[in-house]
Amino acid sequence: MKFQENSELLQSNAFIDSSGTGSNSGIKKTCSKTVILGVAESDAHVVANKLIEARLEASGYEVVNLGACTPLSEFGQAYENHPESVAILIGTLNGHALQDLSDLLWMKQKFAVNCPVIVGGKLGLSPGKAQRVGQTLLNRGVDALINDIEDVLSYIQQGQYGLAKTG
Ligand code: B12
Repeated sequence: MKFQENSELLQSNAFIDSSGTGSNSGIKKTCSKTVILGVAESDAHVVANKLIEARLEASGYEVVNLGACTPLSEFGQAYENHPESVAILIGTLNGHALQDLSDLLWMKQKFAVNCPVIVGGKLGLSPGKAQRVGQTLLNRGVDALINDIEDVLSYIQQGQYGLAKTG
């Protein structure tokens, strides 16, 4: 299944390439097939979340799906319970990404997160807003902004996060 590209959203590769430094060095690659998935704290949109879960499972991933309205601390606790996870995927659709993800660096540090945190969804209705919000999220500890689940699969499978981090 290939999700439709959403033109309002991010051109994910540009964002992957732009995130070269900072909080994300030392990310390890593993052979695990566990992925943590959820929707941001204030966000009740669940359709994409269920589609992404199904797509990941079809590719052989074990999905720890925390569902809608998940606080960052619950993502961290899930990582603590599943430290073999290869990625944490956070969906954000309702326009509150900056508020919901403002404590991401704290969460990554508190729970010693050592896998990429990938954000997908609708960061803003205009391309300009999406770009600004996306850049802020990257500065605040998001490792990659990717909106197409097929690109997420490539990113995880090919270890592109390692390349992104080394610039
Ligand atoms: C259905 C819907 C709702 C339903 C949700 C029901 C439910 N429980 O799921 C209800 C009515 C509850 C709702 C409420 C609200 N909504 Co609403 N909603 C939509 C709507 C019409 C469709 C969303 C949907 O399911 N699409 C189908 C899925 C498959 O597509 P998708 O969500 O676009 O996701 C795709 C990509 O974004 C990507 N993706 C999504 N998540 C992730 C995660 C990862 C990790 C990855 C890799 C990719 C990814 O993959 C998907 C496939 O390509 C959209 C408008 C639209 N046409 O998109 C607005 C929309 C998302 N809602 C919007 C808003 C503003 C709200 C409210 C704030 C409205 C209000 N004032 O109350 C509330 C927020 C409630 C909350 N607490 O979150 C705005 C968001 C604007 C923004 N981002 O700036 C939108 C875009 C409408 C608009 N044009 O203004 N909404």
